[in-house]
Amino acid sequence: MTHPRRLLLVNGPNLNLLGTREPGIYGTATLADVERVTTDAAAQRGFEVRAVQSNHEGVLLDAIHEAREDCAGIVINPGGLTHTSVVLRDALSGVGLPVAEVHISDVRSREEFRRHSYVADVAVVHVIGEGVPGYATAVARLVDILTGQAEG
Ligand code: CA2
Repeated sequence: MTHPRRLLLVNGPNLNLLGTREPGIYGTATLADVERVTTDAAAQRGFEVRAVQSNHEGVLLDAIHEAREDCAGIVINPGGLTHTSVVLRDALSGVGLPVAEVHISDVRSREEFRRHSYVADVAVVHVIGEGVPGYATAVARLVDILTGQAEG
């Protein structure tokens, strides 16, 4: 199959609350802003984006499995599932697509329990603590890998 020029954007539990609470940690941008930033960054590179956000783990797993059919890579902010979910990690490693892991906040400088990510070692790109613009960084780095332009 030719390389599909589409990315799956996955936002995990509670990220629908962005822009409504905790602006000191997550800023004031909304989930719609996140999806726009990601879509624009992809479009600049000739890729489209299919976006999913859910508070239900199984919905996220199904979207990741379906990405096998028509996506070239996955940009994911797993939310709190980052720190808890072996099944999300297994889904990502199971589909075998390149993954970019994004966190809006700097999870390295918050509570101890946020320092471990079950997703980190199945992702090829990690963007942590850059706020919402970090999604654009993740797209740029993922597309560079997909198109063979990543620095060695
Ligand atoms: O920094 C990130 O992007 C996180 O993935 C966000 C998760 C958190 O559990 C991770 O440790 C780091 C939380 C997403 C919930 O976002 C909210 C936004 C506004 C108000 C309440 C929650």
